[in-house]
Amino acid sequence: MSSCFSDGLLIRLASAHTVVAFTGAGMSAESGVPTFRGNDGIWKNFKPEELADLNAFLRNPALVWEWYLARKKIISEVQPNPGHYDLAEIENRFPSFAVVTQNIDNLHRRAGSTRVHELHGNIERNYCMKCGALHSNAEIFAHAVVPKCRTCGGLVRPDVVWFGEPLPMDEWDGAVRVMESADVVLSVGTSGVVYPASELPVRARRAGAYLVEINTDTTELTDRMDEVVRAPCSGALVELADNLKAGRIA
Ligand code: BV8
Ligand code: ZN
Repeated sequence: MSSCFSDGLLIRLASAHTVVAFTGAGMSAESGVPTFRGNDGIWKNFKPEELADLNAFLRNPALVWEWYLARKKIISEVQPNPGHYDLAEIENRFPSFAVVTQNIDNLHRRAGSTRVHELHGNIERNYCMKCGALHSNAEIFAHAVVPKCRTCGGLVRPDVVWFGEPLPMDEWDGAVRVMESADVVLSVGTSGVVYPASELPVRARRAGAYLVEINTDTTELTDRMDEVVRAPCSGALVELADNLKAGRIA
């Protein structure tokens, strides 16, 4: 029997129709992607608002692009970790399964997850602020530090949600729908600091979901949880996938 999940959770999973994994930067930490607020955090030299912010970008596009180019480079060199692959694997073990992620690193899709709601955008996409033309990372890397649009010469930005910007409506609506219909929500590797994303597990619980936190540390959401698994993401998710594959969750 599993060592880190309660029998109560395994019994709930056995009869669950809809299961959702709500993920944050801790999910990708084991791939080598720095988190935001940990001591390896990428915010350590700046406050989030100083970089992931439209006004900061318009004031100093070169500084913000320098930070995103460094992150794009890190993300282009890492691989999904066992936790990503296990979430992709357990997708077919339930009638309805989805990943709702705050991460912009595309690692869930690269690991094979197909139902992914990206609340904060995707660092592999870029668009022109004037005409909307999409620009690939290959084009961005080939450019000078501040990429301009090939079509109209406008300023190109990463397709991510900055602080003070609304989340993409379709991604948000899809995430709310699946969270509010969930029987079990796994909150994996997120500090629960960023709104409105961190409201989603609370809304799910209000709608009847059983909430499980998988995290190495306590978070802003710990007190709202039905169950806490104080373990690294991949370790816990490997156990969950093994239980499912071995039929220990009938
Ligand atoms: C909006 C994309 C309105 C860009 C990101 C004051 C109070 C409350 C809220 C606010 C406030 N002032 C402003 C706000 C709102 C603001 C906000 O929440 N600010 C925070 C800082 C307080 N939110 C916004 O501005 C949002 N927009 O509200 O718009 C609006 C509405 C209509 C019209 C106009 C406007 C937009 C927020 C989106 C910001 N963009 N990312 C980029 O990445 O460059 S947020 C960024 O933080 C990432 O997406 C990241 O995923 C996200 C959340 O952080 P986490 O993922 O949780 O990462 P973190 O490092 O914090 O935690 C990692 C966790 O993993 C830790 O718990 C650690 O213990 C754990 N861990 C580490 N390793 C492991 C592990 N666990 C398990 N295993 C391991 N191995
Ligand atoms: Zn353009």
